[in-house]
Amino acid sequence: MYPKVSKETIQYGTAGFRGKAELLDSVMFRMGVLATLRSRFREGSVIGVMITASHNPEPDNGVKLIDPKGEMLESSWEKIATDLVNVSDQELEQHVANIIKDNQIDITSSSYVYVGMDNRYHSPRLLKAVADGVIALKGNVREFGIVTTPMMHFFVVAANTKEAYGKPTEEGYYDKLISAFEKLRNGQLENGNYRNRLIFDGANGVGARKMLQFNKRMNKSLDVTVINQGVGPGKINEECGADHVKVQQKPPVGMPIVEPYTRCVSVDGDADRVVYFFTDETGQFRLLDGDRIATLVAGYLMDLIQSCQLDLRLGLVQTAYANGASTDYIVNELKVPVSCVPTGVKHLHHKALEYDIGIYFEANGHGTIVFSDSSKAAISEAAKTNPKAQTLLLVIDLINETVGDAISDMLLVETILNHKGWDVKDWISSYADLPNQQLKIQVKDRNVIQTTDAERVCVKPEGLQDEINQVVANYKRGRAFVRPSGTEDVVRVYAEASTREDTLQLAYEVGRLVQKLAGGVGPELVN
Ligand code: G16
Repeated sequence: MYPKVSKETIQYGTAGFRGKAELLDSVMFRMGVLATLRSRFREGSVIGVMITASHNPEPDNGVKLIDPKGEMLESSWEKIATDLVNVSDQELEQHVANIIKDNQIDITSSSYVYVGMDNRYHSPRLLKAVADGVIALKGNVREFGIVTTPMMHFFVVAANTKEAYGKPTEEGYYDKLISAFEKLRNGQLENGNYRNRLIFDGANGVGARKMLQFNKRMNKSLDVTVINQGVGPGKINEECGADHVKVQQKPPVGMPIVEPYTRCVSVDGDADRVVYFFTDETGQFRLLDGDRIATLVAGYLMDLIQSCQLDLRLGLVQTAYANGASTDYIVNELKVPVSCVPTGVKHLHHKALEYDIGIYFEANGHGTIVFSDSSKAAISEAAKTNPKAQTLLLVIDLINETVGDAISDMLLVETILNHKGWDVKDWISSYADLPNQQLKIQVKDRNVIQTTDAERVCVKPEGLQDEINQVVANYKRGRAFVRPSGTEDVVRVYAEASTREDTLQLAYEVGRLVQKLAGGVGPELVN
């Protein structure tokens, strides 16, 4: 029913398989098969499948696989998944039999797969392919329709914890988050410089729809105007959404005229990333990205832990994209240990689990906070007598610990700003970002670029890193790296330096080096 239409090798990327939607039907069918096998392998735990291409343009689609505890698919199964999508149609049946044998999977045991999708026009077709894959192996499939990626992670964990984490339904998700948010608000809608008004850019994606559902249920405890709702001609992520706002460093289309310093939020196509922005009185655009959210949250949680006199190890996880100024602030001001891992939630999430309280955020706004079981037990014990510990318990309920969740993260930021009596001016003044710039460079084969040291050093093609080092040395506070994207067919360039002008020049020079030494295609980069 789902023949393979392309002979090109399909790679497992940063967050699963992603590409042009018309090439993905067979991939989806096979991922339905894989999720069923994985559920049986994990003794009947629910496995999640989310159909989305997240921040990519509308013609793309993709699939994210969710393991029983809400993590992304275990890395050892990424290879199984890759081999499965790449075998020919003729080999498929035998290949599936081999997976069953190699992993000693009992094919008579039960299996449960949850499937959801974003609002791309091709998602329903691809969802059917996943469901057919599950049914082909006699698994049980439950379809959730149009939901955000973090909602799917929530449903999977809720089901696998026998509802200890929440009810695995859309209402269960809203109830848990809104109830915690409104208790934390405690009727105080404004405080100090904090105002209750917010503009929400939904990127014409599923996040917009779900934010409207939150609005209906929230009794104005937060006054949110949703723009780029996905009705009318606007395309998903086009000139809007978290990736556009972060990378282009400008507001989305469709912005109403607002007072300077009005808080604005952008989420991406499947609402697992969030960034804040505003314009000041001179009309200058200012960004508060994932690094800012991480530092805000870390400072707030540190204060709560200290006032509860709890001895808990808090740590922060970033990637090479983290602004150098944010890392300095975390280490020198907050005095929180910080680690750097390769791009991809799977890497950040695992590192964060090493702490009692692990905060992880990518600069692009993707992140959450995870609390160990023992830290939760200590906080619960303290909450018997200490109101600050009770606040901490509500904060844990507000956070979607299963994965980065744009709406949950936004509600957390709103809670912290409200408690501190801060507006965006207070928030942004905690430290000054280094100017930074990202470029996408098209090359013949992005796999010629190989990196090490959490993607900060390029080891192939030979000589490229030496040349980058020479260029970077000419810039005060200069830093730059290159890496192949795992979601788009491009090489990404990141640069930062002490001035905007230097940063643009540094990014340009490094981009040119990539074009020259890594097989650039397309027009020459212009300065
Ligand atoms: C996915 C991953 C993120 C990653 C982003 C970009 O985000 O979940 O961890 O930062 O891709 O990855 P790359 O630079 O490799 O293309 P999303 O929101 O697109 O699913």
